[in-house]
Amino acid sequence: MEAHNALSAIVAQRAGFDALWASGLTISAANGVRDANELSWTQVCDVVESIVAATQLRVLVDGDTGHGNFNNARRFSRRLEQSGAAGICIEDKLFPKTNSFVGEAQELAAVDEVVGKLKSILDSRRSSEFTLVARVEALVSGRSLAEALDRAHAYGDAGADAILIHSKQKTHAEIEAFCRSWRRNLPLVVVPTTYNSVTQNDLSSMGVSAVIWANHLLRAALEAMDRVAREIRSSRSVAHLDGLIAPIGRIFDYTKQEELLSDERRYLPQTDREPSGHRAYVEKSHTR
Ligand code: SPV
Ligand code: MG
Repeated sequence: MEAHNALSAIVAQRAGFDALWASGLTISAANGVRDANELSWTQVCDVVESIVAATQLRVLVDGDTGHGNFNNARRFSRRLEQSGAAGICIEDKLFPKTNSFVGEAQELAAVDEVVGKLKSILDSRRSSEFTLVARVEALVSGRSLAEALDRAHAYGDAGADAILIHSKQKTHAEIEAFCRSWRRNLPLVVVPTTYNSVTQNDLSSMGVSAVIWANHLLRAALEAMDRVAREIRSSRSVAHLDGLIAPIGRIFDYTKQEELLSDERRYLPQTDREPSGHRAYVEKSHTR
């Protein structure tokens, strides 16, 4: 499941997902900018660090093109590994990247350039547990199935741990065709955003190993925020929002307020006086 900040990561963990996708699109959108490398890679790292700290889930980071050439990519990747991310996904487009759903026939990077970039990341990782996913944009860019397979083979030969094959068709037909032609013992990852009627079970039975729901929490939050902002603005009241907004108590729950209260009892000097400081704040804010 996609995460664009720590809270969305916590939501995904509570829903039972076992891994997170730190999405370039949704991290950018959450920061009010386009998915066009408008955020620097260190800004992406900062968000990833807060996501990693917030949950116990493995985090696969959308590394885009690596934010430059092989050298930028390996420095970015090293920092992500140090931050506790589980892996990075590198796509075969040009820096600055363009989101796959913007326009048609995007230019792809030359295969040997991508291969060098993948190798540099593999050579600089500290642990082979840090996963490198190579993303093939050939189908998204209107190239042939044969080219998509050739690219995937080259990235597999370079040492990638998995291949992300992306598609922006309305049905999963081209993904199914790719899977049928895939003979390698290398996991396939897919992102069913436009071909949204397919289920994870359907994809598994085609041979897909991992499914990324790449943007759905951000889109859910955006829809809810739009609705609530308009409702409050037009009614000049917050009286009719039941069911549209989470209770304040859920914020405390998801951010483990109780844990801090019990830690305060453990670590702060205890007195008979009225609760002060943080505890008083929480108790008072419950009554607001
Ligand atoms: C992302 O979530 O940023 C992705 C998936 O890369 S897509 O938006 O489909 O390119
Ligand atoms: Mg992306």
